Amino acid sequence: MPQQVTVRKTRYGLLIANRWLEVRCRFDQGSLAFRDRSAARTVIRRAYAAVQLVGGDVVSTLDGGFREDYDVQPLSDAHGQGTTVCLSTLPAQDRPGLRLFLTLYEGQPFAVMQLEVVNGTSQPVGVESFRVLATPTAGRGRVGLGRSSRRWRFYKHGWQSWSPTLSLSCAQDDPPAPPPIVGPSSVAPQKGCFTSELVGLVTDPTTGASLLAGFITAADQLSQVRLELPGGGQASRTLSAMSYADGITVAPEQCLLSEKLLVDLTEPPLDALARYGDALGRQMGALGWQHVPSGWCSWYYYFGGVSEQAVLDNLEFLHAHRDELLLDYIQVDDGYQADIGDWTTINDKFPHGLAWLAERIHHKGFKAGLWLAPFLAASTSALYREHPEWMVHDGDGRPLVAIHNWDRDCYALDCTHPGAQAWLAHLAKTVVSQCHFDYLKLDFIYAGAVQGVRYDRQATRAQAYRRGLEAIRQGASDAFILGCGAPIGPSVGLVNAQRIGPDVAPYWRVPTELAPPDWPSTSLPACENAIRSVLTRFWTHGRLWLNDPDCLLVRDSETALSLDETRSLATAIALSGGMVFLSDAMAKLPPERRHIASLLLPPYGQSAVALDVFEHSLPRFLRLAIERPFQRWWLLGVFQWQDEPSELTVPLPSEPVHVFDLWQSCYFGVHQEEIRFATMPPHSAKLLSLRPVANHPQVISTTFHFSQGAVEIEDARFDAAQRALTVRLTPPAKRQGEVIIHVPPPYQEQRLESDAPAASMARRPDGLLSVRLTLPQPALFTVFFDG
Ligand code: 9PG
Repeated sequence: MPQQVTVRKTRYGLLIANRWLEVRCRFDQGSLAFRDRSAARTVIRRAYAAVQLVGGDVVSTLDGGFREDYDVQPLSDAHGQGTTVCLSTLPAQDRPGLRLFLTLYEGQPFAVMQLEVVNGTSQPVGVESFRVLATPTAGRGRVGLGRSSRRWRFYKHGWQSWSPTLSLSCAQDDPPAPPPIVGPSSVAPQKGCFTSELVGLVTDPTTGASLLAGFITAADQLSQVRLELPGGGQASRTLSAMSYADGITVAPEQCLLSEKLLVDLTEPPLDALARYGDALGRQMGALGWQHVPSGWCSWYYYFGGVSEQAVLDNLEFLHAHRDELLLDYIQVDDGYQADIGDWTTINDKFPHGLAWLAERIHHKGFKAGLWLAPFLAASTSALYREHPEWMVHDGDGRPLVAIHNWDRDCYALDCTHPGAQAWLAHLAKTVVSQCHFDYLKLDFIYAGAVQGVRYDRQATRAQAYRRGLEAIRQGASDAFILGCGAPIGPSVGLVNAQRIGPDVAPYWRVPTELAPPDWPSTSLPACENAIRSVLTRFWTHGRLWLNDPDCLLVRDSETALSLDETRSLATAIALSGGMVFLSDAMAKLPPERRHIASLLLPPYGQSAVALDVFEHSLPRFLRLAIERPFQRWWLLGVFQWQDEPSELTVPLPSEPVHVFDLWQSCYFGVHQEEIRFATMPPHSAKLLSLRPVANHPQVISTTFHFSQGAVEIEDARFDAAQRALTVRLTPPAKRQGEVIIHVPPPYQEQRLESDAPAASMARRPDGLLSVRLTLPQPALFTVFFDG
């Protein structure tokens, strides 16, 4: 039932409300208050909006308050029917004015705000940033969650793929994030100050109260959310949501809008985060793909040493094992190019060139993928030599170094330059239409959004970045585009998939003495870091794009990863619902390691939810609900992050469930509410199937796919009259495995009938019944019971 949005005049201003939210606006003060109606809690007691001009001048709604002649308009947009109230500031001499648009929807619990600067002066004004919503540092401006802010947690969202994303205790410090993972503002980290990019969330886990502030448009301005708790006391808890206009000029009689900010106070915060992702994706025209890709990538075994022969060897192996490992793409990563920027000049490790290699890949029945870092040009590249004018420059006219990597300085391409744009479109066209690559991994593309001087001085960093990506998209037509090292907000709508964390590596953690001093340890390549982001960015999958959790490494030699760590990585990638790419020397893998990889294929497509993302910096529980007409169950990934064996108490559904772990093939019996695992090895994971208990024989797991039944079981029914359990399976690939059945007393299995060759049935030592099958094609079996 849609709920009306009401706008009521009060003694001091306006009361704008729907079922969930009340926004009180005071004309005289130019302030707003936000109240969560269901929890009867005023979460933001007093807020304002302001604009920071070039030169430092700040124009705020607090200066002179709002005019009383507000405007109310009905609205219908991507989020439904709503009402927009427009509040304008009282004009002040020689200063631009402000207009604040506040929308409440009939069917949404959040408010959307947008700020506009109106230049009524006779001079152009430069706009540095919008504070679309901010609470004053003094007085009653504080954020009203639970009493002690030391108990609060802040969900910090990173600016680009590799930037750390995690929830922090507000009693701890926000770790610094230097380039290239730093966000748009160069504010040095301060004690008690927490910064998040695009979206931030504060929650008090003891009360459940929470406040999400996140931008749902991101094409024009980079944005940030900041929480300041100086001293951690109650006196000054301030929140600000900033949208960066990067100093662009607004001519007299012209206006400039901020990005749109969504404010959500409703509990639980997990739902608010999902709703925010939905709104951002809707507003930005998120792309997806027909299915979630799988493949092989050359980087994490061969690194820069990759050769044509190495790609061909793996191609050959994967072709020969196609019925076992069903992969779509063979992706050539960094290492084929003559230099960074010279993408179509191939080095001598690839003697036959790119088009030939793509043809070989197609010939073997795979699609072809290619890595590019299109917004970088090495100081040594022909691209830079020939077009120094296509680079972003610093204030002194020198090309700006976006990264020092590959032993050389790499400059940032100025994507506002028409010549650079034409080159990007031509590059993409060459790779896709002439060389026939189907998939582009666009890496280090944050370089398109670095701060610097560009050809178009009126373009913001976000706009420059998107123009570059749009040029590539135009040249690449409908090829699959994966963003990597890519800013999150401005990529939505232009990429099909996005890397959402740091690189994996054949080790769990980088030894601190080996970590480069200018990189925060949380974004260095390491499985611990990659898995953290896969868990904390679960909500972007299927909403903004397809998530790329990075590659699964299953090798058992030339790696420092233990089997437990490998299974943790597999669990995270599997439950991410995102892409599944392997990156080993395939022929070197023993069959049992290939088996781990095969369990993730095909990708399931649905993302699990990190249940405790707001409670722990390293979430432990990743839950995915599966509903089939014949059965419903949950998958629960349980992660033990400690360096020593540790116990873990795991939350379970309130109804009794059979608990079965795929990795250990271990049955833990029936539990409800919680289960305690006394000792879990360091960095280990469990992949549990939780099946509600039936009073007859029932399937509780299979070992054909990590989902333990979701892709391979077509139907499973117990016929009470016949006392027969019939299961119909379609194999995801050629696979051997078991269907694991719980048989409650008084039932006793009698015989197995099956159309599958060599199907067999046996009791396991734990008392469960196992039906073993080799599945080259669909199969049907029935177990008949006595009792
Ligand atoms: C290829 C790799 C792989 C990988 C990408 C990306 O700052 N750095 O030095 C840095 C180097 C490499 C890197 C990220 C950061 O990895 O994520 O999958 O394609 O480039 O060079």
